[in-house]
Amino acid sequence: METSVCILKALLNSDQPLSGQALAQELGLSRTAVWKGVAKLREEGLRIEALRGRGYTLAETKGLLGSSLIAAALKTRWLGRTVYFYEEIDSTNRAAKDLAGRGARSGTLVAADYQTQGRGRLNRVWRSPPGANLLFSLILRPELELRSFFRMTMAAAVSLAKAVFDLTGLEPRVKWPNDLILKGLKLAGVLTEISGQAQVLDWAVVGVGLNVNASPPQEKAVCLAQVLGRPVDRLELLSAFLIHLEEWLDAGLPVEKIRGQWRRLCLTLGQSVSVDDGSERIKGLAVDIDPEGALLIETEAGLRRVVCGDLSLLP
Ligand code: BT5
Repeated sequence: METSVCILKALLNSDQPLSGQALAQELGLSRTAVWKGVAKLREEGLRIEALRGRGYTLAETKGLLGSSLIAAALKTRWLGRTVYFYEEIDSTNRAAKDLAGRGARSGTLVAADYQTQGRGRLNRVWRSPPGANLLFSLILRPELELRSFFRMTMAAAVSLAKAVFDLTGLEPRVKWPNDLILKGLKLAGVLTEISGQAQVLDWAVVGVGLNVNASPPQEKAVCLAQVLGRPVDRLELLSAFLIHLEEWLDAGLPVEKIRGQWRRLCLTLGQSVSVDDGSERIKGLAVDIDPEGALLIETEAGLRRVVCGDLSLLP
């Protein structure tokens, strides 16, 4: 663990000021290393005061995100253990794809407080006001065939729903292909982008936008704080999500288990739906998703397998 993260953890866990000497002793560091670590934390925007004769104190960090705060909060073994955090970036998916292309390791997390060009599928806009929500992308390199990539979107959606439930008791549902819905409105979206050769996945970037404490008024969107009437800690939510996803990844993304949980959370199955797949509108009864995540629709002309598209529920 980085020195600055060790110092941050010590300060977070102490209700009294900690002197440079005490920190150095507790963490087995030199005084210079402590001083440098504190300087790095301050650079990240954390307010650390040095009280003369008493030591360092950390001002309230609730509601803040940052790479050291994330590193100090995570309970995963490997997922999210390399963190890039930006106060503002064009898109965390774009940044993660660049890093993946340059060989970044599996589990690398790219998170931001604000995106100037946050994207959904087909280059649609993802809007999120600064400092309120979760906006992040994970670089993953599981052993998967390219055609199975959607399993990562499903695992992410199920993990997000579980994390929201763990922290708030709310039960978002999933809507094929990549939405989380709460109270009939969109709470979150997942955007998975992949690269590979000869049918084998090289890397995937799984991007998540989750409306935690604010939702854009332009969209049919909801945020957790709006439903609960209180703010929700983004760090705790991120940490819970990563624990759930790490479990799926460590288990080798077991398709039937993921599919089973996805089905239980799904709003779409058993409903009359209309799916626009870009070339036509397919109407019928959504009966299942197959192991690759394609939606199976019973239409007047027989069973159709729809790989992607925009779905609306029919009355
Ligand atoms: C998605 O696309 O739902 C995937 C969104 C993924 C966003 C994350 S944020 C971190 C990472 N970096 C990125 O650049 N992207 C990922 P799609 O199913 O195509 O839905 C997009 C549509 O959702 C838009 O056309 C809007 O109508 C709507 N929308 C935009 N912002 C929203 C928000 N905050 N909440 C709910 N709906 C929103």
